[in-house]
Amino acid sequence: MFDNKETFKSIFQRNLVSKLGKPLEEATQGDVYHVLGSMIREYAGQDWAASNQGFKQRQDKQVYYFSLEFLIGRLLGNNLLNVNELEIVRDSLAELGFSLEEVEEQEADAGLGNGGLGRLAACFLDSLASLGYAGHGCGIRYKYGLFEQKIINGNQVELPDNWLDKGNEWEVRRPDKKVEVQFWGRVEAHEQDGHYQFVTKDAEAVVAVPYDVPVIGYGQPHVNTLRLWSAEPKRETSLDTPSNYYGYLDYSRSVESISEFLYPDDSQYEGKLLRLKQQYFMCSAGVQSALRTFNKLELSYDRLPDKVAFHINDTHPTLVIPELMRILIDVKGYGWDEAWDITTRTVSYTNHTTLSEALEKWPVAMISKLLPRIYMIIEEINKRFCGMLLELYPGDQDRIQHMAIVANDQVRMAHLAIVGSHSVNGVAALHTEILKEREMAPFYALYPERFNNKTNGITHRRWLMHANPKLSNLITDTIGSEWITEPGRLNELVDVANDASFQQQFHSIKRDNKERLAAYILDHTGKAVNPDSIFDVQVKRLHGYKRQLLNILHVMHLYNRLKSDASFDIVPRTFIFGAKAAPSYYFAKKIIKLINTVADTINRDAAVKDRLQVFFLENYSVSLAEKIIPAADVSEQISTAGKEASGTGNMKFMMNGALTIGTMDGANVEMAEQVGQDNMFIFGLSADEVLEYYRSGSYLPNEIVQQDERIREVVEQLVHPGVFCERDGEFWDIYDSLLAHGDEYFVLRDFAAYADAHAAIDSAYRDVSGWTRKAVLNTAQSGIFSSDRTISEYATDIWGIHPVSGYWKG
Ligand code: B1H
Repeated sequence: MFDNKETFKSIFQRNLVSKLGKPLEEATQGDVYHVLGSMIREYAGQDWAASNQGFKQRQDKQVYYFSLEFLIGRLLGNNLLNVNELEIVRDSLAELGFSLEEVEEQEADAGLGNGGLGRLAACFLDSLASLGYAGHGCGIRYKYGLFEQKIINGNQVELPDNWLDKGNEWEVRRPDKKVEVQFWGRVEAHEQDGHYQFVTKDAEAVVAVPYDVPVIGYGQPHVNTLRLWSAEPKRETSLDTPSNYYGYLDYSRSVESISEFLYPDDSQYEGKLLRLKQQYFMCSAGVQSALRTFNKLELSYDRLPDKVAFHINDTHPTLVIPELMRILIDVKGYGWDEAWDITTRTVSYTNHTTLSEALEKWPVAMISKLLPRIYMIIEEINKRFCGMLLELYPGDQDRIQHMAIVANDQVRMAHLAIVGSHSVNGVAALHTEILKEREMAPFYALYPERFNNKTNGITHRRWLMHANPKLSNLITDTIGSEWITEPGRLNELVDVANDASFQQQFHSIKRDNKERLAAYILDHTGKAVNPDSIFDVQVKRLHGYKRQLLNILHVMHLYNRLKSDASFDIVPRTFIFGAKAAPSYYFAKKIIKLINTVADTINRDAAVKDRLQVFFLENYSVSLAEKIIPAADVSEQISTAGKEASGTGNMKFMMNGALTIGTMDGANVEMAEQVGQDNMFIFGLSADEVLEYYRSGSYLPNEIVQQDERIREVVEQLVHPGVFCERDGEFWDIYDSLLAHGDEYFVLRDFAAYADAHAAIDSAYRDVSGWTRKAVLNTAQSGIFSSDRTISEYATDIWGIHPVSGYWKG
């Protein structure tokens, strides 16, 4: 794009003048960001058009990844990296007096997702484009992304995330590609030569307008599309009477609310009408628009599964299934059986959780009113499915009731998703086993060939190359650059894990990253952090099962020991937390308050300051993760075994050379297989042991408190004013969750093992070379967790696609 710094500088300055009418001397960092962003976007436009042209000419099969969430974060740095212009731009801007890093900070962090599920979708888009697959995202252009978190008096306060405020350089509004989505109304059946034609009358039409974001592949000219839909009112209505006028205003406001905000729940389901509207809005718009592209091929719809794949990211987009059925039957004139065959061969589904509170179940009354024709189709799917079960399992009413799609006046979306697709996958080996053997066992018995595992992954381009350029350069200097396109080759680092000079460089990069994070913390909290302390980090959504409570109780215990035992000698430790709680999740918010309260007490105590510090960094987000993760020594992945489907933060830390303290849960199990348990700190109950406790009901947290003085002390400190607790009973609810309500997540049961694992960390860290060796091995064995590996598995096993022809790997 830019042959050298001089060309870049002259093109850049020309753009500055033509786009903003400003000379360089007057340009702000924000101006530089906007001009640079628009230059890259426009440049990618060439390849974007060519990619689309190529798809059409070659008739490549297109994958559409439907997701209510795409947590893409900032794009400038990653796009510069992918078009291979990062170095030239960084150096040229420096010569013009700007720091690229600061310019990158001008971009709003696109937070169109809650956590792992949304970030996974974003990593997948990067890998699809970088590997040269025709795979696109379909989502919603929320006006407000995930709330911005402020901590005030230790409590979480939510502020709206007005991310579009300063404009979005990456999107292109495409009004010519709009489609209509229908809500409400009633279905009329008209008989014609013995079969019925269904027409929905008096429906309310909503216009879906796409905003397209180019997804630029790494190192070669392949560009896919992330299509985000925005809801707009239909304009034709006549406004000639006052009642029409005010009626229109009401209509218009209700329409705009559809793409207004992202639901802030993670691993938890909200049965709100507006959420259902969002889901159908996206599914209908996405399916219609994909079929419009398919129509241009002028093929029979029998060929749809050869040319199109619809993938649904959890059950949130399950309405893709009845929507495709509706179009095939009502619009294309197919009979039920052929339509069903086409639909199931086109759709595939990923399950991301077994937590019962996350399973979507829509009330029949709601769905049948909002989407009458869609509900009719769901009912018919259910009727035929139950009919089949009755033949297979005559008389087994319990099983049929248990497996039905519609039951107890609810539509069970996971059942609909399994029945209506050809592939169901879990996101880590353990999770898939639990699906097959427990949560979805009867479905696995019925359709064993549908179930498969696809262990999650992360893009090493954002999470290593962009977030940790120094480490990335050291790796390339040591083993060459092949690992960039073949991340599995990171394992060549195994050979230098014992090399003193390599260790020293690896260690000093970690130290630089820690200094950088220390500077951020100083800037945001006013507190100085010791960069020679162990940076021990837990960043992720706040949730009971993720057990931030276990971590903070252990911190309280460490503090108690430091205060009571003068001979207690520890390597200085800095505990760092970052977590957003769903606004309505009362218990999670209490934990945030507890962490901040404990942090306050400890950080104010000059006697321990050199050995123990605790920080809660507010507004954890993709861009903050990019600063924190490269600076971590220890990664906390401590969920109750069996509860975390996979985790993906665990992989990001591993790739950046942090050592994991974790349970045998989710993808931690596979990380341990790769790097070996010697190079991690594994502790706690196994998933089977947890299950056994639930089944037998034999877990008695009170007994543990009786037996273990350390635990008794911290648990009492939750409620008795003194060291941590400001007022009497401040944390009664937390206390009760542990002692009165059975400690659902086995915090107390795993406490002793967790404390031992931390003691092992302390002694391991004293041996700098030994520690660094383990850290190197973690990076070396992390290549398999690149989302490039994950996406090639989806491509081969589920979607049946290949990199498009003519694609070359740069
Ligand atoms: C995951 C969710 C989720 N699992 C409901 N389930 C939501 C459920 O808005 N909602 O209603 C939003 C999100 N998110 C996560 O997915 C898992 O907990 C992680 O373990 C996993 O790594 C991640 C990606 O697979």
